[in-house]
Amino acid sequence: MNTRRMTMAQALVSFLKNQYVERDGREHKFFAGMLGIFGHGNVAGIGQALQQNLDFPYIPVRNEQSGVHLASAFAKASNRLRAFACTSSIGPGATNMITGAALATINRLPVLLLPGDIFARRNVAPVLQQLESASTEDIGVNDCFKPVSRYWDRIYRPEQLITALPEVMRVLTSPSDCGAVTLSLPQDVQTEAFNYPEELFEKRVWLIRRGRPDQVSFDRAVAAVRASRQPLIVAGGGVLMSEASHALAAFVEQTGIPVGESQAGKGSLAWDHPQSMGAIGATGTLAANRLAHSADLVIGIGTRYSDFTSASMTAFQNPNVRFVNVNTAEFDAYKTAAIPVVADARVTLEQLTAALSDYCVPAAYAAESAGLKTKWEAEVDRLFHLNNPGRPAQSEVIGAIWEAAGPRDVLLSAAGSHPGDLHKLWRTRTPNAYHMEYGYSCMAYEIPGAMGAKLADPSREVYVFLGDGTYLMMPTEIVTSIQEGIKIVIVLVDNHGFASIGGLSRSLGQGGFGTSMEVAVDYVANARSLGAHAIKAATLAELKDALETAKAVDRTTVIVIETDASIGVPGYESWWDVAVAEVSEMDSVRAARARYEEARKRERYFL
Ligand SMILES: Cc1ncc(C[n+]2csc(CCOP(=O)(O)OP(=O)(O)O)c2C)c(N)n1
Ligand SMILES: [Mg+2]
Repeated sequence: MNTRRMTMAQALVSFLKNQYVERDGREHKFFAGMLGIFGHGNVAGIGQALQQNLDFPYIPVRNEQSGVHLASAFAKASNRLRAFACTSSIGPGATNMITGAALATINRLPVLLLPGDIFARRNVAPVLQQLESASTEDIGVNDCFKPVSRYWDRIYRPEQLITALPEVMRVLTSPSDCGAVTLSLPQDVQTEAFNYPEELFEKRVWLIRRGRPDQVSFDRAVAAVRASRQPLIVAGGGVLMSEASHALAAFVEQTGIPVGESQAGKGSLAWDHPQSMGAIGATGTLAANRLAHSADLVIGIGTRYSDFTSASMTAFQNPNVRFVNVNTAEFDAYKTAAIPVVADARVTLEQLTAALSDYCVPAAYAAESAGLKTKWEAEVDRLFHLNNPGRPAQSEVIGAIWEAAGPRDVLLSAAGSHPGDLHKLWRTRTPNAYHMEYGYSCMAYEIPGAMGAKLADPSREVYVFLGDGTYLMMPTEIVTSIQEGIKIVIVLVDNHGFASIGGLSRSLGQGGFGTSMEVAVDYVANARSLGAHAIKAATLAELKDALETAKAVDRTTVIVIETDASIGVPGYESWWDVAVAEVSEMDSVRAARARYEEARKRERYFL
């Protein structure tokens, strides 16, 4: 056997460089490089290995958490066909990545995490940043990655890489099981040498499977569609990950079935497709929510039915409603007592189109959905052009960005009042042009996430829509965007605090306690100090000018606009369960609790 003597870290980097994936006959280099921050727990191991592999790009970031967010967004925007690895030192550098790991795993995005770990040798313990335990030497802070990783291992001996790495790749390239994968790397072991087999470093291509449905389940799904008179599709993120938009459009054009979209599935159909009812659920449109209310069959495609999608299990009120769930993950396919079709979205949609060539929804139902769509689009036009006196409303800001953006440009957001408003209002024109992180809804995802989306497809302009609260949580990756020449356009909505949680607090009878911000922050000066081009827009007209300027500027641009927080986008016959205090000394809370108990009566079990 031919072998090469290398350190464990060198072997790891050499392996990563040679991994490829294949889907639909197209091959992609899987790893775009490594993100991270060096400390004593990785500089001599991974750091040294990266230095002697300059063809494997290394991007230093400002915070390990945002490195993982960048990696997640890159994977999402690449439909999981490409990924980044993330390196950190031991201790705080490692635990900074845990939030990112949870986000990746919840959103089923492949990210490889390589936290440094304490000495395997142990004779010098406790080392700097080590958490000691009196009951075992075999525990440390990196064990915290276990519940937020799809696969976790600690490499105590350099040869363990040889069996760990194929498992790492199996999970990262799995259409059903992917998420964060953590290899915990003790700092001494990273630098230890071993005679690795040459075969480990040969090019390897991992097939991303398009699983076909089991015949019996498929036949039952077809029969269920045939028997339905008011079917509705819930398109989830799986439609986009599977690149199934065309197949979905062909299926609904043939059958007349309308489509509602979850946050992750938004853009599965172009907004102006006649059967696109837009967002569904707690932040859904009137069109999708009305149809969901009385649907007799819900066909969930690539969705995990989060409470926002199911409106906390109140969206589907037809007493006879049944479900068909198409999902690569058995776990999701079985939800809501559905007929489970454990398979790839695109393949299944193509097969359903062929099997249902004689099926079409009743004309009255088609007319109802067409009418609802027309009404809904008029509502979006109204909200985009409110002509609000004084500061613009947030919906007008969204309208202005939409009018400035090109059809392939990406709108990215994650937390605050923005996801709800965008889910309803953004008119997605092409797949992946709407990038919402709403699995974890993690403040601080937005700026590094936008950089990940930009790296995945530099031909698209990426617009970040975020609030003052989120900006203050992690503006620092702007520095990385300048350093690496990754241009993004950030529209910062300044409403002096947490408008979303403030509104929620008021609806719970708590009057917005603890959600407003008293300090006036100069966001333009702040963004400039980090290297961005920064513009203050006082009016909608100035915002439109600033958006045009941002297109011409070749570096990250931050546009700051103050909005009228009192003008929100309404809800449309939907609800979200946030439990209200059962006892309180405040009348307002008691009244909210009474309303809450009434609303909860609509929550259903599907058994
Ligand atoms: C890391 C993290 N912490 C807390 C929250 C809870 N949270 C959701 S929205 C929000 C406020 C966001 O404020 P801002 O960005 O200004 O948006 P606005 O609500 O004003 O629209 C908070 C604190 C969260 N989603 N993520
Ligand atoms: Mg705010």
